[in-house]
Amino acid sequence: MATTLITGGTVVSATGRSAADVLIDGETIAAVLQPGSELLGTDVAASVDRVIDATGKYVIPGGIDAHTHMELPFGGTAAIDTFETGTRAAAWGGTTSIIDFAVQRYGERVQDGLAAWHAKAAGNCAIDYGFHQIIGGVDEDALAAMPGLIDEGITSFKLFMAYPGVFYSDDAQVLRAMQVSRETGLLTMMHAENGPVIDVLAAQLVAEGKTDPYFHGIARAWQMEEEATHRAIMIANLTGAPLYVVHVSAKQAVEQLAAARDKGQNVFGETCPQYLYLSLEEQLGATSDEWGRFEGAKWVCSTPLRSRAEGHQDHMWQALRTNDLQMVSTDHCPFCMKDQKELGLGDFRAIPNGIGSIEHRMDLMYQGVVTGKITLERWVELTSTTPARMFGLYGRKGVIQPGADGDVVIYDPNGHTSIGLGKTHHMNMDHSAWEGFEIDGHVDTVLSRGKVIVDGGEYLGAKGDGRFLKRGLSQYLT
Ligand code: DUC
Ligand code: ZN
Ligand code: ZN
Repeated sequence: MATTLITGGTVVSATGRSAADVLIDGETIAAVLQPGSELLGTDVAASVDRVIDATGKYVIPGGIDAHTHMELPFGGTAAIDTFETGTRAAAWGGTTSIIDFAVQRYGERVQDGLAAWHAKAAGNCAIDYGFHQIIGGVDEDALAAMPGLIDEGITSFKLFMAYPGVFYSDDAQVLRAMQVSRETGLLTMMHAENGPVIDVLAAQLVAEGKTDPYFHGIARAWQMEEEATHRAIMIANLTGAPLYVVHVSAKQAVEQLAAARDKGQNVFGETCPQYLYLSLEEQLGATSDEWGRFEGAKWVCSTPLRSRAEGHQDHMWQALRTNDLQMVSTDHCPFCMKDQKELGLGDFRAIPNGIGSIEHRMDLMYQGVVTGKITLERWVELTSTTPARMFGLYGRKGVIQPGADGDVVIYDPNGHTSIGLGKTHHMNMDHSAWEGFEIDGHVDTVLSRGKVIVDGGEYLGAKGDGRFLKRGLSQYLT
């Protein structure tokens, strides 16, 4: 297979940066070399098949988006990105691995849910992919099946304290599943919002005629995220299960996680770009000729956007810097306005929940470097290295070192990216939740296991390039 040398760049890891050349042999990183090194007495550049000049650019491990929902049936429709379109968009944005969520519901076998997700993804992905398992119906069969997931390379599962009647688990079910988590090393991922209370609040708002998308965020009050986060932490504490709380958006939920971590509990939190940049106030003000005040539906997701005046966004950035939060994923769950979001015209409860961001995560997080909120190294750590360590991929993914997969992004700090002005993105939606965002920085070249799949504005990959990732246990287990 071909050898590739990436020369002249600054290789950035979670722990530092240095001028270095990266030699990739076939699919694997063979060496990280002093610039201009010789191998066996010959100039490396003269003996490889391809040289990529990364002068003036950052050379980083490919992004890992550990929270995506391709083709998820949800809210009376299904997420509009297929594994093909969504992973291709990911590649454009410098993400070279995803971890999506296979789904099991009440009355369904866990094994069947997993097999269905394998069938959707196999042969279709542009980049490597793994799965977490949603356990949407915690019953005796599901509990018995969970330990077997580890042999399948599925080492984490998600529970929902929200969405009664859909994916919801009550506290007793959460307890039972966390006991399995403690016994097996499966990592418990939690959607922490008090669904039963939220559903009553939402019904009351609609009864008062408050039906606009903005009221989605009012119904999903931060108190009910804080409360559920605390409850999840306490049940995890009781059982000894490791806990990873997904899509944290309320500063009070972060405070719960930080307090538990300070006491030594093995809990972690992820946030998403939408909770760093977008706010309830903007959603309230959103209006367009086409959709009027329903325009705000493009930002309906759960957990919801939070009030900027209350300081949630600032607190998320701070928590990323101080490690009270450890990761940034997208919760990529895209729906078009036409035929999908518009299901909720006149009743925000019927708007399918989700935002599409998979293409923009690396860029949006790089803005945190530009504005001084996080360091370059922390950018790599939050978007690649910690996801690899958290979800059993480290060594293969999340780092540029000999033996790792040749998943490498060449990022130009002097480049520029205009997001979503017209159809400038590659996701399957008919709009962008990020319309108007201007990024100082640009994903120039993307390699997936040694193959150049994006280069200079051209897509060179193919459907089926991506392989299933059998994951090991989290490195963060105690
Ligand atoms: N939140 C979303 O916004 N979409 C999918 C599921 C979820 O929990
Ligand atoms: Zn969720
Ligand atoms: Zn999700």
